[in-house]
Amino acid sequence: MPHNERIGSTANSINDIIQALKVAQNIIILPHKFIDGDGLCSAMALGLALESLNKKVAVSIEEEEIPNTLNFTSANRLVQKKASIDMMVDLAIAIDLGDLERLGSRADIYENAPNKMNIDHHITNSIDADLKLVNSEAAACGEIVYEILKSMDISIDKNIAECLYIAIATDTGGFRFSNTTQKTHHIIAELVSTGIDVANISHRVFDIATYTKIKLMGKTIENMEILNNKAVAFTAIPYDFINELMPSVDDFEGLVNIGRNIEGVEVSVLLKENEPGVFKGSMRTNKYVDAAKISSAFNGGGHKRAAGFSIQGDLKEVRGILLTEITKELSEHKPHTQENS
Ligand SMILES: [Mn+2]
Repeated sequence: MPHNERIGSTANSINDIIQALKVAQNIIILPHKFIDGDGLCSAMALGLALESLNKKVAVSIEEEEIPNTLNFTSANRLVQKKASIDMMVDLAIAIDLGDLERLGSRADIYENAPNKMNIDHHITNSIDADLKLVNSEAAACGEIVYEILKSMDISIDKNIAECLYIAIATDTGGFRFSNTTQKTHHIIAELVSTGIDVANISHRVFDIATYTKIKLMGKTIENMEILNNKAVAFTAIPYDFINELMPSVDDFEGLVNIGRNIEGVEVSVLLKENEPGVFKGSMRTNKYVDAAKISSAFNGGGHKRAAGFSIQGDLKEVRGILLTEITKELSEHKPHTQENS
C-alpha cells in the first residue's frame, strides 16, 4: 500500500495538518494519562521533528515521572511537567487519545490553546479539534507521525527513529497483535536502517523489570489459584507484602497477564490490597467473558478484555463474591470464536 493512502482517516487532510504545523511556533504535545509507549514516543518523535524546524516544543505528561521502561531515550528531554511549562502555546496537539478526559489535569492546556489538533488512531474518537487526523487503520500513532514527517520531507534521524520504533513496537505488542500490517513492517524497515539498536530497545522496553517487580511476580504466582475447571486464575497480593516491598505503580504493570497466559484460562483476576481490607482489582479475559460487565458490579469498568474494579472486605469474603460473579458469567456464555484484541 502506498504511504499516502490513508484508509480510515477522518476530518482534515494531511495537508491541512502540515500547514498548521508549519505555521505554529510554540507547540505543546499532550499524550494520554497512564502514559504508554505509543503515547509518549509518538509525541516525542513529533516533538523532535518540529524542533528540527526551529519551533519551541514541549511534551507534557500527566505522570510525575516517565515510566522506567520508557525512560532511556534522548528525546526524554522534551518532557515537561505541567507546572514547569512557561511558553505561550499557539498550538496544542492531543495525541493517541480519543477522549479529552484522558488528558486528566492537562485538559485546560488543550482547551485554552488558540489552535487545537488531535492526532489519533482510536476507533472511538469524540474530540473536538480545529484540526483532526484520526486513522483507525494505523497500528500506532507512531505510524501516523511517520506519515506526517514523510509528507513534510523531514528526515527521520536516529533519535526520531528510536521513538517511532518504540511507539509502533509497543502498540503492536512487539509486532504480534492483529493491527500489525505489511505497512507496519515497511515503516519499521526504514526506521531500523537509521542504525537504531533494536536489541537494546527491545530489552529496555519489553524485558527489563525491577527486582521489586520480580518479587511481585513471585507473590502473584505463589498465591495463584486455578479454579472453575482451569478457566479462572485468581490471585491476591496482600497489604503486608506490599507495605514491606514499597513497589512503584509501574511494578504492578502486566502482573494480571501471568494468569491470563496460562493455557485454558479465560478470566484472570489480580487483587492488590492497597490498605487492609481495601482491594484494587484487575481483570483480563481471553475470548468471551466481558470483563467490563463483571467489573461494573464492583465500582469499575473498562474494556471487554481488560477492566478494573474496587472491592472491600476480608480476602476470603471478597474472593467468594468475585468468584460467584465470574462463575455466573462463565456459565452464561458459551465460548465462540471472536477476535481477541
Ligand atoms: Mn496508541
